[in-house]
Amino acid sequence: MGDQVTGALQAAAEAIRNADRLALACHVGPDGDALGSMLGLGLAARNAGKEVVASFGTPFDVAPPLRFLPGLDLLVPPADFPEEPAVMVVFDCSSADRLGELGANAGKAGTLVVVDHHVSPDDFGHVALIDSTSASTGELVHALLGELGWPIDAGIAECLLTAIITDTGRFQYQATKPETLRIAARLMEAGAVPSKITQNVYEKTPFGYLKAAGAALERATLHPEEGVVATVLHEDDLEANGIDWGDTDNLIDLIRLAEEADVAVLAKVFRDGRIKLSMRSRGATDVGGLARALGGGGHRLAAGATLTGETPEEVIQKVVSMVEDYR
Ligand SMILES: [Mn+2]
Repeated sequence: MGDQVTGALQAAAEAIRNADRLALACHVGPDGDALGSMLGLGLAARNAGKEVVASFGTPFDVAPPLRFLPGLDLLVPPADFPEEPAVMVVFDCSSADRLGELGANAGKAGTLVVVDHHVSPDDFGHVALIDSTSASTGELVHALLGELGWPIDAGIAECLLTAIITDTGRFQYQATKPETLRIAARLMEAGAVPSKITQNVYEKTPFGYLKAAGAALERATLHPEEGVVATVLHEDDLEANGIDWGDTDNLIDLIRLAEEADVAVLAKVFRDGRIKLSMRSRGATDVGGLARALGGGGHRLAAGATLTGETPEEVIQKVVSMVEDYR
């Protein structure tokens, strides 16, 4: 951790320690890192005697694989979130637009603390605990709890280990560092059980997901010249198989197995015409830069964007024609 991050860690801990009430939020469509980080800090704050609420923007729905997480009782619908919170902490999110409707609450917060490992061009938050060298926001929350001197019980450890496991792809991604594993070991010692987390997140799925994934795989196209594999998943596929978008979070990991491709693209087509692109890179292509050019965001290796007014085939063709510029 650099000096700047250490300073931010102290400032964040002070703001949180001095608050009687804490309003916590994370990015819309929360993944394991966003939700695990937020609930981990929320549980520790509640143990420390703080009044805590946590939320995220619409759709207010926890993805089924994350419903085992401790601390879900801290969640309130975004409409019940304090309008002008004295102290608000946001997780895994460093721009207001990623907060959905809670961006307005963040704008009115007395003190806004940002805890994230994504670098954002936005000047967001009064205290920015942002460390792009961290593999997950969960690791930063672990450091923050250390700075606060707040104990990590088994439930908090489970939340934080879920954050780390999901954002490192089970310790497989390049961002995983020796310190990531040391923190994971400490969380295990505090009572977190990795096999419980991975069984919930990765080892079970509704049968309907297999059928929807089958339809998406059947439609997959390979663009060998450009090194792109792409496919489309329609909202109708979900309905036909009785599943939700939240059940399909791991589909991109299936698509990106194609060894001929550096870039994998999944176009999720919503009935209202929006197309949500998920993109992954093996390393040669900066999909974060590509996503930003399409109005989205993300990292070099994982990014996304939402487009309207085009067919999914047109959107995929656009990505295929753009990849060369991001190598
Ligand atoms: Mn994250």
